[in-house]
Amino acid sequence: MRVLIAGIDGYLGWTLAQYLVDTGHEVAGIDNYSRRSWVAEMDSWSAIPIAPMSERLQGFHERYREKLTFYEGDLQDYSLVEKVFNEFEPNAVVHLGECPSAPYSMIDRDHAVYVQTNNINSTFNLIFAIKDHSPETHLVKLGTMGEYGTPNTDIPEGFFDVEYRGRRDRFPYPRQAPSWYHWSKVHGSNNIMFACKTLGISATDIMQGVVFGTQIEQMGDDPRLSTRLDFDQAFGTAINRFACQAVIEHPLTPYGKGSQQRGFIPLRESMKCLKLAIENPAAMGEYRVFNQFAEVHSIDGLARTVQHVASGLGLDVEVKNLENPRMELEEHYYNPDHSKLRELGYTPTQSVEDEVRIMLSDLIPQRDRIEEKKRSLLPDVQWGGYRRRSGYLSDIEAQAAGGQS
Ligand code: USQ
Repeated sequence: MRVLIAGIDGYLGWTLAQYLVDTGHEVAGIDNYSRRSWVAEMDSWSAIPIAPMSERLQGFHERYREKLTFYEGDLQDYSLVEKVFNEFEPNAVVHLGECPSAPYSMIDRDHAVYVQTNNINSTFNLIFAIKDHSPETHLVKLGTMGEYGTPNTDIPEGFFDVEYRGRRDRFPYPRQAPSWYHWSKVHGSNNIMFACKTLGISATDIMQGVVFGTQIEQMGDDPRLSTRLDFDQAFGTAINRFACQAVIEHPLTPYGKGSQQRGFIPLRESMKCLKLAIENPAAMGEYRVFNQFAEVHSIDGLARTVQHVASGLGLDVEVKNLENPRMELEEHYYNPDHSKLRELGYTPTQSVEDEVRIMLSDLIPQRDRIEEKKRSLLPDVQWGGYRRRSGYLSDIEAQAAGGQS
């Protein structure tokens, strides 16, 4: 199949390009390198060095003997998106080209507006490029488990049956997103659902849990093929951050009680799931939702797992719960369904502990890079307030250094 990856320079996009080409697909990608700029804005960088795109493309060609067609530009530029669709004629487009950070969207008004505009406009452009130029192209959109929030009921895959005052209907399950970023994903989901109904396009909306991991085996040891691994407060996800903290023997930082639960999925498992969704498209006019995660864990439990694995590698790491900068439930029920990908053949094979061991081995050689930007680990973006409240960062720094454990 010809697969277009929107956001090919990112953590998932660069990995997916390799996974798909290695399994027989033809790939093209679009990117404007905004992830590199956002992380630089947070005064950080990828723990694992990543090559410029020209070198990435050269390494890709040498490794896979396949050309990767790359378009540099912004997904908000509709004429570019049209050109890509007309030239590449994709069978599927995977939309990873959004700003993926909850804390980044909570910095202030400008960041909230930017994240929602960027994410909603890019999704619209892909919807209309499909309608105008390639109606049979399957849209695979990366949504997020966070769209659902943490309700006190089981969470279905997208839809559920409701009986109200004696009548029954099937409804989208309510979304209770925890950040402006997560709301941008909800708005994208609603727009795609409506596009399937009115324009007849086919779409799979992936509610993915928190991804972690440094590599997939296809990357080998060529540094040009490595994907990024962020650890700053905005673009680093929980386990990736804990692994980087462990490497520099910085305390691991569960927020609040750390008893909040999330679905997690290793990077390599996320690739398997995306491939299954691409190779088994939704029907024309169908809007389907997959919940994509491997295991549910509490944040504190994960910090203890990272601590345990790190200790086996001779790293002495403490766990120090920080004042929670987010507004989120710390004690809650969490039981999401996740059977649709399993029905398509997905079985999780990699345990969190084994993946963390691989991550730490990959990250130990990058200790100096993480150390140099370690201040970006500290969370000074607060929900309901702006960043850098006077004295806040030093309070947090003191907590991380010696506060409650
Ligand atoms: N957390 C900590 N300590 C940290 C970092 C995070 O306790 O140092 C906690 C957060 O408070 C939250 C949980 O870990 O309760 C997850 O936080 P996260 O930063 O790993 O993930 P999140 O902000 O939810 O966003 C990430 C990705 C996003 C994706 C989402 C999937 O950045 O793109 O949509 O995971 S999900 O969480 O299922 O919504």
